[in-house]
Amino acid sequence: MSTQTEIAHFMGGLRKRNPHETEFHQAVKEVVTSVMPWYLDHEDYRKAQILERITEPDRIITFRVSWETDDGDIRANRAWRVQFNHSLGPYKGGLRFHPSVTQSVLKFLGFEQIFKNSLTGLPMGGAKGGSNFNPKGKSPREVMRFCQSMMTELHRHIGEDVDVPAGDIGVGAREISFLFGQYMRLENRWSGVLTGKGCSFGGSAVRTEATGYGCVYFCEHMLNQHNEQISDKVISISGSGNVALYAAEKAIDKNAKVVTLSDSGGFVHIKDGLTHQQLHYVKDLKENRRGRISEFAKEFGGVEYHHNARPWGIKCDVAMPCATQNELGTEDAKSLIDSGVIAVCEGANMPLTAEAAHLLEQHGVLHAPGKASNAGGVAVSGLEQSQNAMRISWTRDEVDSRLQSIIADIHARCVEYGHHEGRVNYVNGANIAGFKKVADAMLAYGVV
Ligand code: NDP
Ligand code: 2IT
Repeated sequence: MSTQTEIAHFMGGLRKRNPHETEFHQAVKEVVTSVMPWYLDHEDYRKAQILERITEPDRIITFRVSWETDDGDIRANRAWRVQFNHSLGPYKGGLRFHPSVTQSVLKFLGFEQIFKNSLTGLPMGGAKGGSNFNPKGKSPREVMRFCQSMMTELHRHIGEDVDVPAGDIGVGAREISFLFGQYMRLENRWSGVLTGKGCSFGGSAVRTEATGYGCVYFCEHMLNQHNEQISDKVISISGSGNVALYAAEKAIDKNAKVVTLSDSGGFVHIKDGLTHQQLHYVKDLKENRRGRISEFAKEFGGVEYHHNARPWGIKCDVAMPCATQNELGTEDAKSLIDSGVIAVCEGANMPLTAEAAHLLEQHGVLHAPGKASNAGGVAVSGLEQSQNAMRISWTRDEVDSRLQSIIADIHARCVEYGHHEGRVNYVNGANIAGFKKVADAMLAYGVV
């Protein structure tokens, strides 16, 4: 059978085993497409059914989370923890609170996390969890009650050597603190069971900034590799959450010009480029006041708000999608290509549709997949685990320099496995490098 036929055959079986899980199918297809030529050359991996086993989660825990609103009404949400693969270390991955969360979304995220964590070089397996709970419009007390109720079930499935959750969409420092407080109440012990904690109670310096900073560090390596510089590049960023805001901060530090930010309501076009003073305003708006990005445009001249639209129609050199999955489709990719984009560097997980990714590749646009370019967040989570285990805390400079060297390493691995005719296919490089390490471990463990 040809490679294409093998991929089609494998995907047919996967779709049958996991009906309707379209996000999961999409994530698996991307990885399988990259690794199949290598896999077909290695009889021992095929015999051990590594692909079939690696695409089946170790387990999925599903549970109800009941909680009470401030008015005394009772609510019930559904929550999951997908413990996908712990060949390389304890399960590790974020928790997402968003109404769009389904089992398929968490399976795609958990699957991606296996290879991302493998790329960091730290001992971490892949997992993801979350709930269809919508934190928007909820009072802090309601969020606290939800987190406490969620942890009342979750605590028995996690542990510093078992599974270590962290933040993701809708889960930031506030939620991690509520979850951690409840974990300690239930277990009567302090342990590094969650990452993203406050710096005064076991959190790591630079964890808040790590995903966004790491994304810009990766982008700089990718541009340098192709004889380009990051300074003076026009960068279009989507989102205005944790990843987007710290990507913007580091991009400004590197003298790039950030021309957009967004949220689910629309995007802002910052014609002269975002300043540190404006970023300070947006951080306060988003992190403390939980406001909308439209308010930013009202506050500053030269900032235009576009309701219900995505930023990809604005001319840029580099696009950094930092909001959510499938936020950049075919039409968006066409606009970017027409405007002369040279690189797309993913801050979010799987922000490009498969068709958009294909189009960019055909047009020679550099494309860093999230599992490589957003790995800085989980990497510093891994460093937080190490610091907790050693009962020490490193300085900002120490953590930032470790983050930079991990990202440099991931980039080097993408180049090693993805170089092709003078350029680098970062999607193939990241998938093959990440996959190989996990596959080797699974082979060594025998049939488990
Ligand atoms: P946040 O909750 O802090 O911010 C999410 C941002 O994306 C908000 O601006 C939000 O707008 C926007 N957004 C979310 N969903 C949608 C949607 N369906 N349509 C349009 N906009 C949307 O999350 P993070 O910044 O932490 O996460 C962003 C992405 O980065 C996710 O893909 C996440 O998986 C990924 N990631 C996060 C890491 C981390 O350390 N936090 C690490 C690696 C990857 P609004 O407020 O209006 O909903
Ligand atoms: O997608 C991700 O890598 C994260 N949300 C961070 C996971 C973590 O454990 O820090």
